[in-house]
Amino acid sequence: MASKGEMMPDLDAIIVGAGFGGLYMLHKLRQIGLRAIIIEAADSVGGTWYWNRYPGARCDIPSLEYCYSFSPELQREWHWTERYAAQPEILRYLDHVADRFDLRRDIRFSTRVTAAQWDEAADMWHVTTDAGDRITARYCIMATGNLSMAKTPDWPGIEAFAGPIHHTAQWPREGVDFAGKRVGVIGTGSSGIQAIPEIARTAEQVVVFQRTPSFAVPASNRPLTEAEIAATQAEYDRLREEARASFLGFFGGPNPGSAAAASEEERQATYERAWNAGTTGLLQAYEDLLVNEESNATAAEFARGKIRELVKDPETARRMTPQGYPIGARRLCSEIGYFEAMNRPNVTLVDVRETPIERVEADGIVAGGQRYPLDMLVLATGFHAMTGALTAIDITGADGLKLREQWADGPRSYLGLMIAGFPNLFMVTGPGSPSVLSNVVLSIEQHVEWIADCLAAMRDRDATRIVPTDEAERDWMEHVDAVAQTTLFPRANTWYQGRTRDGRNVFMPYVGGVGPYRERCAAIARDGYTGFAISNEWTAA
Ligand code: N01
Repeated sequence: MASKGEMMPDLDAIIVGAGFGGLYMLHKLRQIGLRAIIIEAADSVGGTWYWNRYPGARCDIPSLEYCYSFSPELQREWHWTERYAAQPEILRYLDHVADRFDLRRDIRFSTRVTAAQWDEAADMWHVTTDAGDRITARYCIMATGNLSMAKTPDWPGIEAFAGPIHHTAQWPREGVDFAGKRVGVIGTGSSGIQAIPEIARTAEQVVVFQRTPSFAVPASNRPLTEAEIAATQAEYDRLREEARASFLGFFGGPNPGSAAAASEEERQATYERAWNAGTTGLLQAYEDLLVNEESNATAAEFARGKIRELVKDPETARRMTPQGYPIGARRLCSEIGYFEAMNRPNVTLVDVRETPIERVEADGIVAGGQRYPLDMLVLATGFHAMTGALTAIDITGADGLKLREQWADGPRSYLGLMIAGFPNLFMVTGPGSPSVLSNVVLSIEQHVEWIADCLAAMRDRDATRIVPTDEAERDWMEHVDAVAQTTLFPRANTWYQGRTRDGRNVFMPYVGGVGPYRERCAAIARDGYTGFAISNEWTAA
C-alpha cells in the first residue's frame, strides 16, 4: 500500500452501477470537476430497469414524478406516454439521459466490481473487477440499488428442471414465448402480480405458487393527455418542492384525519374513490393508515372485500386474501388484471403454505403430494434486498474490517449514506435512509447532491478522508429503529427487514419522512458534517 504523499489515486471516484443513481452521480461529479467513472455489470445503462424486463413491468409511482428533476431542460423535453410508464419506456428514458449528458464515455460496461479495499495509508480505495482491472480512487460510491441481487429458491431438484427457468429480475433481452407452454410462476409480490396476467394471456397453462398473499390495488394506468402533461409542466417547480418536503416524496399528500374516527359510510366512499386513484391512492386515503392499527384494519378489510368481489371462485379468493399483517406494511402491489387473471380457466393457484413445495422434477413441481407438470418456471421470488448488492462485493474497510461481517446482524449506517469503519465509501439510498419507502428517484437525487456537495467541500479544504463516528452511527440506528417502531411497518414479515444472526428483525429503511430526513442531512452538512470524522481536522464531529 502506498503512503499519502507517494501515490495519487487513478480517479477521484468510482461509481458502481449505472441506474438512476449512478448516472446522475457521474453527471454531478463531472459538474464539480471530479474525475469519475461508472463500473456497470450490464452491457448498457438502466440498472433495475435494464434487468427487470419481464412482461408487465412498469413503475408504480406516476411517470411524471418517477423521473429526474435536476435538469429543467430534460424535464421539459421528455414526454411520458402513460401515467405509469412500462419498463421499455423507462429504459428509453435512461438511455436518453445517458446520451443527452454524454455519460457513456465514462462507463465501463459488462464489468462487475468484485472487491474494494480501503488503503489506510494513502486514503484511497483499491477496486477490483471481474475483467481484471485494479483501479484506485479516493472515493467509492455504491449506486448499486436496493433491489438488484435476485433471490433464487433452493428447492431440492431445481437444478434438474429440464425447461427454462427465468427470474423476473434477469429477464432475457429477446423476450420469452409462452405460447403452448405450461408455466409455473413462483411468487406473488409486485413482480409476480405484474407478470402473471401477461403470461396467462398466451401460455397454455399457468400454475401460480403463492406463499404470502399480497394486497394489491388497481394501477388505474392510462395514456397521459397533452393537457395533463402541460398542467404538470406548468407547476413542476412547486410540485417538486412540495414533494421534497413531504413524507413520502410524492406530489400531494395523504388526506388529513383518521380512518378510525370517520363514519363507516364516509370511509367506504373515501376508500372507493381512493381505490381507483392509482397505486398511491389507497394508503393516502387517511393520514394515519400506517400508524394506527384500528384505522389500518378498515383499509385492509376494504381491500379484502375487493378481492372477494373480483375473484370468482370463493376458495381461490380465500387463499388470495391477505391476513395477519397490516395493509401497506408490505409493499402495496400495483395490479392490472391480476385478480381477473385468476378467474381464467388456464390459471391455477397453489398455496404453498397449505401445500408446500416438496421438490422440483425435470418436468414439474411436486407440492402437497400433487404433481404439477410444467415446461417453464418463472421465479418472481424477489431480491436480497437493500444489502445484497453491497455484501456481494468483498468490501474491506479500515483495520481489515469486512462489510459482510460488519452487517452480519443487519445493516448499520449513518444516514444511509456512509458506514463507520469504511472511510470514503458512500451509498446512494443505502439502508437507514428513506430509499424504498419514498419516491426513490427523488431520494436518489437528494443523496447524489449531498454526496457531491460533500466531496466538493472536502476538495476545497484539502481533506482526503471522511468517515462517520461509531457514536453517530449508533445514534442514527437507534433513531431509525425507534421511528420504525412508531409505525405498523415492523408488523409484517418483509424484505424491509434485515435479520440478526440470532433471528431478530432489523427494520432497514428510514420511515421518519422524506422532508424531515432531508432537513437533517442538510443541517449536518451546514454544521460542518457533524457525526463525521474528517482528515486534517476539518471536522465538527
Ligand atoms: O419480490 P418480493 P418482487 N417459495 O420479495 C415469494 C419492487 N418492485 O420482485 O412473501 C415460495 O416482493 C415471496 O413469498 P413471501 C417493489 O418495491 C416494484 O415481487 O416471502 N415463494 C413473494 O411472494 C417490490 O416490493 C414494482 O412469503 C417464495 C415473492 O416470492 C420489490 O421490488 C414491480 C420463495 C417475492 O416477492 C420486490 O418485488 C416489481 C420460496 N422459496 C418490483 N421465495 C413496481 O410496481 C420467495 N417467494 C414498480
